[in-house]
Amino acid sequence: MTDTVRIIGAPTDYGANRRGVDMGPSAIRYGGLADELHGAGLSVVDDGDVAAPPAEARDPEAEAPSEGNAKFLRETRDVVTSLADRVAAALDDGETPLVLGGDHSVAIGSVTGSARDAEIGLVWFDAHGDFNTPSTSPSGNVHGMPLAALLGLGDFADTPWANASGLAEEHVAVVGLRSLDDAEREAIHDSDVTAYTMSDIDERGIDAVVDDALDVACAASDGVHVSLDLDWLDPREAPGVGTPVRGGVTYREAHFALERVAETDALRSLELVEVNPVLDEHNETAALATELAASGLGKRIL
Ligand code: HAR
Ligand code: MN
Ligand code: MN
Ligand code: MN
Repeated sequence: MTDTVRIIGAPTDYGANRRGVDMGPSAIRYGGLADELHGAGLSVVDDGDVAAPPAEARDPEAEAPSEGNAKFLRETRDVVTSLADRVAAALDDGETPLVLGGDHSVAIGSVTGSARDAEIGLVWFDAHGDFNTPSTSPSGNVHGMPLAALLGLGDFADTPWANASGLAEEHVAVVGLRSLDDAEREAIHDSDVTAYTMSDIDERGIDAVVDDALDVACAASDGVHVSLDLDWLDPREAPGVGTPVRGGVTYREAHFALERVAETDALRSLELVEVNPVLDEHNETAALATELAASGLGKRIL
């Protein structure tokens, strides 16, 4: 990665059924992001937020660009299309994009932008698989679909704005799973994505699992995008998320994982998603997100 980080906010909550993640970018900035990154010896440029009109201003029943029951798919398309351009522009300018969500549907933009004219790997730290499609989703919430969208699965096969051209299933690793819908479980098994559950971490330790995940992603030739859903952590550490699931990684395991990411020297772009300040306690989840970003971007203790 480069020494300059470009912050890009994507303040959406179209993809989630709990309101509040659209305030994530503000909360993370307020939580001290620039200071943390300066403390890690990085230069920081803040590119502001992509435009994302509040959900109240849009009609969820309005024409959608794809089949199925996906909510706000058209709005999501508009946001991720401009986000992809911003991420690609940061990379073109020799800076490392740091995207702040927003719900996890914004990853469709981050990753398609990062994978434009490049072969990238992807590490997806999450309690959830995010492997639903509009026809398999039990909720219709697009934040449960971004990985399927990026890989062009099911209804997403003919959705050019979602498919990440430079991303192949064999370069994707998902880490920390503990909540999957039946159709997602089947789709993950049928794919060439490598997936690690919390039980894998219990059994083998965070170091072995993260090293294997990074090997998968680093096999791509042009670097790695890391997508960090804060619900990857245990809700005791990260209460401010929309869909908490008990039994997540600890504070130290999360830092260790991000430190390992930095050690690979392969980080191309990073994102922090699903911080919900409405549900947070004294902005601690947002502050934790800033710390983890600094670890991933190379902060050294000694
Ligand atoms: N699998 C469920 C659904 O599709 C839950 C989605 C999970 N929410 C997230 N994604 N935060 O990581 O609705
Ligand atoms: Mn997610
Ligand atoms: Mn999640
Ligand atoms: Mn390859």
